[in-house]
Amino acid sequence: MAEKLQPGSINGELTASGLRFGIVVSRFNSFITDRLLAAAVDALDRAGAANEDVDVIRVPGAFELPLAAKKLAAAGRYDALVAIGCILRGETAHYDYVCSETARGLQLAQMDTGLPIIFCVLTCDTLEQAIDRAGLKGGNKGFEAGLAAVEMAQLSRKLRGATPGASASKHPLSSRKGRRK
Ligand code: INI
Repeated sequence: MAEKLQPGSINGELTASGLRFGIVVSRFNSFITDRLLAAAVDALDRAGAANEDVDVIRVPGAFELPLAAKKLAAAGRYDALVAIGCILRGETAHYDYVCSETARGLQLAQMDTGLPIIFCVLTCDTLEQAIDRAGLKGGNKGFEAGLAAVEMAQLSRKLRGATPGASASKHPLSSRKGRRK
């Protein structure tokens, strides 16, 4: 009987030593964003990031996150960014515009630059929902974002140079572990 296929796996390790991170954080709803920021920093610290390799950059509101993130990505200093914000629904459609443009802008920034930009923007109907996700019932999304930044920074290093159409034998992933022959 034919052997069962055992695909190789490519993963980003959760070790941050030697990697550089930028955390761009909005001041709007800082009661929440400060808690997300503290947890993101904690995650990077636990993963082994050094003080001098983590920068915090503040912007007025979530809407300003994409431009700041794109400029930081273009600076070429970082291995990953985390964008932190908290958008709370009000009585008008403002919430919808800020949510969609923030998400769209951050996704465009990471796709345009190729740098991982972790989306740590809470979009909540109530303050209680945001509190739950910033250290209470729902855990802390900032911690998850910090770990995601480390994982994506490591994974990006492995995937670097993986351009479509490149010869398979010269491909940086061709020597990956886990293949059984
Ligand atoms: N910015 C936020 O980060 N969260 C919000 O809940 C919010 N609301 O509700 O208005 C908000 N608005 C400000 C916006 O992000 C910009 O800073 C502002 O429009 C200036 O461009």
